[in-house]
Amino acid sequence: MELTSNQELILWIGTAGMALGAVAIAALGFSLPKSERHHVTASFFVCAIAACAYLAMATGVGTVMMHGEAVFFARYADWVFTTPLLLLGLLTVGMAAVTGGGEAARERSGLIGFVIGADIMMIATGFVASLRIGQSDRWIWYAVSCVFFLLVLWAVYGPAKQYLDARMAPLYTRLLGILTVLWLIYPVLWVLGTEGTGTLDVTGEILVFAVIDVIAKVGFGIMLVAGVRSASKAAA
Ligand code: RET
Repeated sequence: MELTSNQELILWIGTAGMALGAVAIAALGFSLPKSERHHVTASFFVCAIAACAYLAMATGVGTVMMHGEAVFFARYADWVFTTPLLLLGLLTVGMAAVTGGGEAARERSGLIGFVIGADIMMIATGFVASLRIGQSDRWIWYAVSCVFFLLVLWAVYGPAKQYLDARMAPLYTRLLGILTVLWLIYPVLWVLGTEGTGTLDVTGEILVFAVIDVIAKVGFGIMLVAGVRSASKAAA
């Protein structure tokens, strides 16, 4: 698909925003005590991956034509890696250190596997929905994706809470609230965009996704790292 110059500009700004976000998160990470720096890894790669996805879209290799319409597959390639990393970042911030030996660690891995598994299914089935652009069965795929989204929310609001560290629980709850509000915008935007009802035109869709993406990745990552920093200062 040929991008208009406005669409290209938005995608280049998205690329720069994500790349700067990755640098800012890494820099902020160095202000953390060494023992807490591992919290930065997931947030850094979320922004680095998104910077590459935006670069792919800006340089015109991020779309495929389906049923005569352009689908931004790079978005889904980005989300399938970044959303599990965002959830992993959230869970590792909130969960207490494992003290119960092997079985406790396996239990946690099971929960993390559930959250990430459901999340990958959410993005994969959402991707199939978008490949069915213009076909009525896309709504079946959309509904399947929403079911997996609900499973993710159920796990992070339910079973995950029993593993929380008392010191980090307020940060987990705050980040989870922000994540929920931001993530709920995606399925709504999908319905309004070209893959759904076409209420928003392609440029509007690219713009709104770019803004939400930068907040959900860079904004969320900075809040996470800053939150870890204040929690570790308070504990010192
Ligand atoms: C789709 C459409 C199908 C139904 C649902 C969706 C949810 C997508 C979500 C994406 C989150 C992306 C993030 C990106 C990072 O910046 C695939 C749009 C439920 C929740 C957080």
